[in-house]
Amino acid sequence: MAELKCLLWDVDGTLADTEKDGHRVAFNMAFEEAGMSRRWDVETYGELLKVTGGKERMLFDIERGGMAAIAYEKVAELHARKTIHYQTLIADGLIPLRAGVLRLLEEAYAEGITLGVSTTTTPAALDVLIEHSLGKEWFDRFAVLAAGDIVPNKKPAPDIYTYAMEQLGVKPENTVALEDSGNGWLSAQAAGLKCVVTINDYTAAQDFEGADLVVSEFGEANRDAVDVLRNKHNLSDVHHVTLAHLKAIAEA
Ligand code: XBP
Ligand code: MG
Repeated sequence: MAELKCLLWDVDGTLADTEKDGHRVAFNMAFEEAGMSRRWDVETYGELLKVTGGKERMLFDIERGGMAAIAYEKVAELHARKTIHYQTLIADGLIPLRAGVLRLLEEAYAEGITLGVSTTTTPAALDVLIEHSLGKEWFDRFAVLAAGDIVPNKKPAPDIYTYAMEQLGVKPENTVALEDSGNGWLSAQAAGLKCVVTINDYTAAQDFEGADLVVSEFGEANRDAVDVLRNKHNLSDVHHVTLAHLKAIAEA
């Protein structure tokens, strides 16, 4: 039986639905600004999401012939501009936190559970979301912000979770990951973590075989009950996901 000591949070799709109306739009703004004809529509972006990391995603689109071939330096330049556009979109408050995120974070923080972020996104994109959607105090409340190119291999590789746990000095058995995607789940699983998945439109049909709990959202007491798609430990009363559920998952 292992005690819950740490929660590691994915960002895109988990804290907020940032992909469709945030990252995707920002990529298109960068393409347009650079005089490129490529646009990623909602469906195309869904296909491209199987590749994590914005630069990697562009390189994949180039490889498959979707985008005109350009040098890596140009890809990196486009990505830097994309990040600036993304920061503006988030700072404008266009993308709210998902239901239940702040509640769970606040409850866990109040109980002294170590909180960290393990994300594929660029640190500058993470920072703006923390500042504008969570609040500046969360820069200190997260004990580690593991993001982007800090590790050699992005999700589904375990590296970003392993890195965060090493920084925090916590063990996988005392840690639960919060994720939204198949790649995120695979990454958490490969790092030896239990995992709660909160799906969204882009990830609903992905494979979460073996995940501990899969829900439509974390939810809130005063909203409709969440849909429970997988409940490996037969947790009871999952109207919304509570800290007690996360503790029970760690202990299972
Ligand atoms: C998120 C990603 C990121 C974002 C874009 O995956 O794959 O690449 O889509 O961010 P996860 P950047 O939620 O699994 O971490 O352009 O900054 O890479
Ligand atoms: Mg995600």
